Amino acid sequence: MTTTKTRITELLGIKYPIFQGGMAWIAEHTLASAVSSAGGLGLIAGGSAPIDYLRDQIRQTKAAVGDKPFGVNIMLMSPNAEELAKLVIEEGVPVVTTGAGNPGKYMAAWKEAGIKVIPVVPSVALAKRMERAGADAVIAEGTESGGHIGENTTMCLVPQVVDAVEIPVIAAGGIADGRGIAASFMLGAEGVQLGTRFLAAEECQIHPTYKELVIKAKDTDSIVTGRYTGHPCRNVKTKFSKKLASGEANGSITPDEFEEITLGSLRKAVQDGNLDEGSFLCGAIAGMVTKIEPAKDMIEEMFRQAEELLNK
Ligand code: TUI
Repeated sequence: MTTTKTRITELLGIKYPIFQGGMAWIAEHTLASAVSSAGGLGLIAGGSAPIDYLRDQIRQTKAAVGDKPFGVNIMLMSPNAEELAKLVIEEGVPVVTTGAGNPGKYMAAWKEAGIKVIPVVPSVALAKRMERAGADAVIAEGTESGGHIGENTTMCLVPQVVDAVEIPVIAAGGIADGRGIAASFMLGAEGVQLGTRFLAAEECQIHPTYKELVIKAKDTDSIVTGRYTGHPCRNVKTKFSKKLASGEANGSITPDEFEEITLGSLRKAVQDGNLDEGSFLCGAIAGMVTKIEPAKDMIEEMFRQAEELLNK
């Protein structure tokens, strides 16, 4: 019997209980299709692009994956969240994950449309609220994650969320191999979400400079910037992110100036590989990501390792 058959694989009809993070500007149809085709759940990032572009991304993914499920991540701080919330219904998207806020006001419409709704939660309180609002599962995301983060760690957050809700919990933050998956299962998670490892997937179309930064990163090469703006973000340490961090620490950059300097910096990293003005988001596990390979190979190898450990 496989140890990685869980309520998540049952709920979504997927082979492996693994989600690819819906990374803003990064998670487009080629990556999402590769992950879903390999038996995981691929996600398209909805939060960075015009609605017509996202409609096209959804249609291309649908065409590529056939009857396999995929999802859209809705970044709730994004200005087009409202429009996107309607788009996923119109396009019959099977799964929606949300981040950076409380999706409560959209839940009833999504559930009525038969969408499986799986919010990212940084706390037990939001996990409970989401369960009451009808979420099918929650993603408990630790501060080890890349991008916009909460305060608690994966190791502390996941078991507390597992104890607090009845619905299945997916662990995220700091997971990049079979050991991380097995550990998440030991904490009570029934699935995992990985972002940073998938940055190194062959199908991930980020700028080669971005991929190289992730591949070369060591254990100490991620840094959190922007805590004082209320939107802390974990990135690769570069001259730009270190300049932001010191400006934040010594007061030479005000929070307003910080927001201005970083506006558009994700796009500059992902599309242009711009080391002077780009924010190269990555998780604290980047030091363990050392090889570019197809998403399918990553998934199969990680689950072989996880199952071996869990069966011991
Ligand atoms: O959303 C993410 N990660 C992201 S979004 C992003 S784009 C961005 N651009 C500019 C500034 C900031 C971000 C890059 N990375 N992860 C999911 C996540 N959600 N992490 C933390 C949360 C979260 C935080 C608070 C979820 C809910 C929440 O609720 C507060 C409330 O309303 O109760």
